Amino acid sequence: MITLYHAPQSRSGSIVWLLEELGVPYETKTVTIKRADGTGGRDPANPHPHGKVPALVHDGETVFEIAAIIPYLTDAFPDAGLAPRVGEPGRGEYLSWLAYRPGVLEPAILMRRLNVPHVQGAMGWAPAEEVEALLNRVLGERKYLLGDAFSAADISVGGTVNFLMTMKMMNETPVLKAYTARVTDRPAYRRMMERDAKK
Ligand SMILES: N[C@@H](CCC(=O)N[C@@H](CS)C(=O)NCC(=O)O)C(=O)O
Repeated sequence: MITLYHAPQSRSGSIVWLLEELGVPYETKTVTIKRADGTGGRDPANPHPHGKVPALVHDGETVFEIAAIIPYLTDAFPDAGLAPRVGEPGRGEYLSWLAYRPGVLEPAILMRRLNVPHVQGAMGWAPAEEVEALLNRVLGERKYLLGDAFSAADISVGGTVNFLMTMKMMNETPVLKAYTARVTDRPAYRRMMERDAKK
C-alpha cells in the first residue's frame, strides 16, 4: 500500500496528481504543516524529517522530497508511461527537470519575490529572468518538457509554473499560459483539485 502524507493546497498536490495519473491504489493521510501565514504546525504523525509534505510510505520505506518521490513512483509503475525508463532516450532530461523544480525554479522565483539579489557564483540556481527565458524557449519549441509526450516532469514543473503564475510570482507569457493550460487540462489534475476542495 502507498500512503501519502498530504496537506491540502500544498506541494503534496503534485503527488496526488501523479498518483491519479498512475491509477494505482493509494491512501492519503492529511497532516498539518506550518503555513507561510503563520498558521498550522508540525504534525507528529508526519514521517517527513522536517515535518513537511509530501512524504510517502511504500512497503515500509519512507520517501521524501518531490524530486525523489516522483521518480520513485514512475519507476515503480513504469507501465503508466509517465517517464522514460532507465536506459531509454530522454531519461537524463527527465531527471534534470525533476531536479530543476526544487533546485532552480523555486529558489530563483522565491528569491526574486523576497528581493534577495542574485549572487552569481554563490547561489546554486540561476537568476529568475534566466529561468523564465529558458522555460519560454523550451516550451515554445515543444508541446511538453520532454517533447511530444506528457510526462511526470510536466506535473512537477508545469504544476509549479501554473501556481507561480497564478500567484503573480512568474511573468505570464503566451507560451507559458498555453503550456500550463495544456498540462492542467487532464482528468487526473481535476480529480486532485476536487479532492483538495472538499477538505
Ligand atoms: N523541497 C521540498 C519542499 C516541501 C515543502 O516545503 N512543503 C511545504 C508545503 S508546500 C511544507 O510542508 N511546509 C511546511 C514547513 O515548511 O514546515 C519538496 O520538494 O518536497
